[in-house]
Amino acid sequence: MVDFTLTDEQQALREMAHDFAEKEMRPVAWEYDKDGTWPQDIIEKAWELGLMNTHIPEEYGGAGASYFDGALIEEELSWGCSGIQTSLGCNGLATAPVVYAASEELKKEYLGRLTEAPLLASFCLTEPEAGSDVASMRTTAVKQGDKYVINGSKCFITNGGYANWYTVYAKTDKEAGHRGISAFIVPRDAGVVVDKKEDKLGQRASNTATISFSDVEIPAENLIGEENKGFKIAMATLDRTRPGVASMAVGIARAAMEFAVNYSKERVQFGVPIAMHQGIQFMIADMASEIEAARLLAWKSAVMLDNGERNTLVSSFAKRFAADTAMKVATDAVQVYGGYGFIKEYPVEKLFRDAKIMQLYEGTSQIQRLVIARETLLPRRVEEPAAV
Ligand code: COS
Repeated sequence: MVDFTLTDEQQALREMAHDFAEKEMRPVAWEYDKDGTWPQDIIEKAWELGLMNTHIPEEYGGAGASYFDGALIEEELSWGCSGIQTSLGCNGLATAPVVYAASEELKKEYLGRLTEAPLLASFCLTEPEAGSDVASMRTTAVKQGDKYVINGSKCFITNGGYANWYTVYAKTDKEAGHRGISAFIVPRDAGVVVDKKEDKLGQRASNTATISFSDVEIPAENLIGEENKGFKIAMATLDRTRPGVASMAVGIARAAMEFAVNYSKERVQFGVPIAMHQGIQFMIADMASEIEAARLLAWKSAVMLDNGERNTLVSSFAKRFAADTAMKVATDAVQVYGGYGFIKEYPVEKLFRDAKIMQLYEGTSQIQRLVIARETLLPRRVEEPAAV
């Protein structure tokens, strides 16, 4: 039987995350956005409460939560502030390849660091010349004896300025395209240089940095999985993290809709609250139905992971639809506010800016469509695991 009812435990988890979002994030969200304030205080509180590192298995000190439970948390925290949530959730992206493919020793050491103290890790895939086209990356890792020597630069790295360690993708065979990429754990103190903090349109409380490696030496054991299997590790990672990003997009959209609904009941034009006008009602109706649909896709993509099924197609459905919904809902929320929606004093302007990144990071909406088209036109067998 298909049942969308949450268990008592899931409801309690959702309430706990909502409470945190309401009491700890909302009161500072617009202020932190203004100056791009780093939310260290909120990171420490969230870590203490177990709202970070949720997918790290219990044997390494994490909560070992299901992807579905993670989706519930991600929606609520993103409702609070998606910029702060991007910083809170980034460990999930950095650790997914480690949980998926790293050796026991690496898991103990590096997952353990994050569960023993409120430290951060970053996922380093994108480069100035390799965004959607991952296989064209130029960063190299050359094996020298029992070490790899890494050279190159990575951009748009969430939490890059604050991370204790980095999951880094680099070419180990420059001639082999996507089959020549490997994944590594690079501790910050191996010599990672933070070149630049980006000044962004939205999600301004999250840290986005450009980082570089100049002859950075790491032990050969820091290779994640097998050499030259990094591309598939990256793809399998994104299959696992896109459901959470979809849930974050739902959180932004829900926040924008709530503001729009409340405002439409207060704002009077032509002698009645604007909620009485069909033009507004139809916008609200589209918001409500599309948010519900986006949430169901996000949940389905998470439940498939929990069931051990390959979710590439549904993960891209969810990320694509939820991200585009967040942008549309936030845009319409500004419309409901009219001219006031364009003014920083009113809340929806921030949500409009925050929503935009959902269509860009962890694969643009166009890349999601590309994945959907490929999986639809030339489907791989659904039971085929995301083999490394
Ligand atoms: N799981 C496991 N393996 C996968 C996979 C998945 N989800 N998707 C693709 N692969 C495998 C393919 O089966 C193929 O394997 P073989 O080497 O055995 O043939 C290999 O990976 C290459 O696949 P493909 O030909 O589809 O690769 P492309 O170079 O065309 O790239 C896209 C595919 C565009 C989908 C990929 O580069 C991508 O996701 N880009 C966006 C990156 C992104 O999200 N960046 C954001 C940064 S993280 S914030």
